[in-house]
Amino acid sequence: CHGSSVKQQRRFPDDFLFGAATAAYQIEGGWNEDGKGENIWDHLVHTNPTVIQDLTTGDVAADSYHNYKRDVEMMRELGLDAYRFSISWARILPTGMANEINPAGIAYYNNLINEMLKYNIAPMVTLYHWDLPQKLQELGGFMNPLFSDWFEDYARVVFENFGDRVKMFITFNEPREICYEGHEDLNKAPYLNTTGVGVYLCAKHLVVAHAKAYRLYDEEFRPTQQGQCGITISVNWFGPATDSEEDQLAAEVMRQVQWGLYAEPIFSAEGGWPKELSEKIAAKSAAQGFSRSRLPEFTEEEKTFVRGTYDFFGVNHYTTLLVSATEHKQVFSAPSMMDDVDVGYYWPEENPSSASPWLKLAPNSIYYALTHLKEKYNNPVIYITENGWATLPDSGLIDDDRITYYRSSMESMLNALDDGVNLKGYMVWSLLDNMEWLEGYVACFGLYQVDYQDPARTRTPRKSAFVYKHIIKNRYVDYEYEPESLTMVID
Ligand code: PNW
Repeated sequence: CHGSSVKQQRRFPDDFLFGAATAAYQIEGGWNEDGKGENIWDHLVHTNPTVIQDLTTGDVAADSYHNYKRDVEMMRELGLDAYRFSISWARILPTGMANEINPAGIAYYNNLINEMLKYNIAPMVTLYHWDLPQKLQELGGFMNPLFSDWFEDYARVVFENFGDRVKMFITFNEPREICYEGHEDLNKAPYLNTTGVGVYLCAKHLVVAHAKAYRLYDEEFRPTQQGQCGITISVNWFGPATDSEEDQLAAEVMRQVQWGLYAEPIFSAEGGWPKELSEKIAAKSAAQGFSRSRLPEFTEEEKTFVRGTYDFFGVNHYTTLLVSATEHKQVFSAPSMMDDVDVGYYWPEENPSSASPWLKLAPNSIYYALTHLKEKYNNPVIYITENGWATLPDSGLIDDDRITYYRSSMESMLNALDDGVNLKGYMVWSLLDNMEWLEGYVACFGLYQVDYQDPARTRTPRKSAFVYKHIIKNRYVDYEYEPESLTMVID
């Protein structure tokens, strides 16, 4: 008899998928090897090098193009159930168009997938994690309505070549970051300042492209391949600064512009744009003398085509922000997306900060986001496809702040599971340190540290890797657990 001194542990289900995530441009390197074409990140870092904080590039990065076997070995050390990685579009289709396939690119992903499957690690494949072939950018990229056809053609090549072994596909990683940060905020490639217009063209063409790829999978590949297809959207929690009606409405509009713009057409019962937001943009556009809303309408046919195109909702979740109708407002030029929404926002002061200023530890943040999605979108299957913490490059292997963050995330997920959220898995960002976009190598997210001074790009586990391994193995969070040493073995 154990008696009451044994604490009841809340556990994760046995079939819950614990994994880790990466993205092609951030880890692969080999930027021009074996026939790979140029993409918008290659182009940005080579033509406009000072936009990267530490003047670096992803030309070599963690060199996973040559080190994929070591990456899979790390997955085995951790005991991962799944690994989420992205395919570099220009590595398999150098010009972006599907008329010319690069066999070396196909071979690279086949090797990676086959190596994972040897050890029962399930691949979760993102088709697009921000690295558009440069040739397609020169044709207008996401702002060209034909984008959705190019993406469908690319998706077909991916499903045809890898779908026999890959059972989880994600069309896009984070539409908001693609559209807003890439076409308005000068925070991502293609680094365009098409403020107040480009962001909305991108949003429409992106969700249609997603729907085309989903329907292609559903109709032509699912019958034989039997997999799942979804989309990953960054869903941070945006709560009202106070209980006032104005702040609650401001928070709702903020949620709509941050992720509802991309989620609503796909996941809502009615389809189409989020209501309050599209009304705001239409009113602002009219007041500014535009003859139509800068947010392009959907036809009824398009609405129906896009609605319901998901098997799961991929959520990238990092933090919580508070939203106010009156306080913390910044002045934005007009027309622009943030001028359209016209709200203030800030990070709660008491929340501890990581090495990246936008990323603070917010207790139960995941719970608020996921229970909200459950109510709003009829309890969809959810995977957390990213969640992670930034440390500084010289902070060493003892990353107790990252451990605190991960334990807090686990607690928050267990709360969500208790409330009936249909959460099926969790991928940490990231398996290893990588090229953090405009932040270069200044912010580290890896369970494994990468030595960039070393041409071999040696990977070394941080303390958090041992803690995550312990959680995966035992399916609960032991707050007392301390690794005996930082020597990693495969169990
Ligand atoms: C993700 N936010 O982006 C990306 O998918 C990764 O490629 C990236 O390396 C990782 O986060 C870490 O930055 C984010 O608004 C975009 O809080 C937006 C947010 C967080 C992460």
